[in-house]
Amino acid sequence: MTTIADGPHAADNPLAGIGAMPEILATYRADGHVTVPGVFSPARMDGAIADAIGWGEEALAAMPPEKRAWYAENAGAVTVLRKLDNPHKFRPFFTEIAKDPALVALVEGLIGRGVTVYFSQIFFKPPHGGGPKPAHQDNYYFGASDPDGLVTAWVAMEDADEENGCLRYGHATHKGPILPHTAPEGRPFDLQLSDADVAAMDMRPAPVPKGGVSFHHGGTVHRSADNQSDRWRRACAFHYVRNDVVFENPALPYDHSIKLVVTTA
Ligand SMILES: O=C(O)CCC(=O)C(=O)O
Repeated sequence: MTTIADGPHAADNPLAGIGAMPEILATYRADGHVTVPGVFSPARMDGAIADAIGWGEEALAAMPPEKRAWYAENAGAVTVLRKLDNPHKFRPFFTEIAKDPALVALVEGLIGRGVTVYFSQIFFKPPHGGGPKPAHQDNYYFGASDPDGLVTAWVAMEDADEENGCLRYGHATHKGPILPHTAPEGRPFDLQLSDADVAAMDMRPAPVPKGGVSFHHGGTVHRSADNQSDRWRRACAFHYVRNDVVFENPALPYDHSIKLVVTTA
């Protein structure tokens, strides 16, 4: 089932010019997240944005009203997409990004060899829109059997900063428990932590330059604010799981038929 014939292990050094894995891993283990700039070129991210825009237009035109409530939002006079699910499955451009040797080498350096993408999401945060994403822990959603076996790679398709709503992480919260989440009335997928729990955390912004990747541990609390700038903030999050990990106690159903086995150990 390996989709990269020889996996990233065969490449000479996919991280040449990007970073040193021991330091990246040390930061990830200490803080629960780490930002690695320059994983993708700006030109490749321009291609990703163009592909996401094309897909978004098709998807929005075909979307039934009941789905719009979750996937779309109003930005001024127009309706724009808030997110789209599973580009790793439905868009070859994003499948290639998910299998990129440098990205996969980083993922395997963080959680171990042999990894699969189970879910992915493009987040579109339009200028002066893009409502906040409430604080949550990915491991609450997935219920991974090994909490250290899931990492999210958040690929910045354009510069993300505090003004346009970059992620904010609860510092070192991956060392604590998975906390209770609840969903607001009518939004069952919007599972989130209580304000009281988040108030006690040291939430720190994680700006990411275009083409950089912010990796977060499945237990790390994170959220994003609305976009208060004139710029977009588009990003793609790939949720990678080590192949021996199972979803013991997922909060939502996951469609295992859409998984992308990227490497085998
Ligand atoms: O991009 C965002 O605003 C939310 C991202 C997120 O929740 C994730 O990557 O797990």
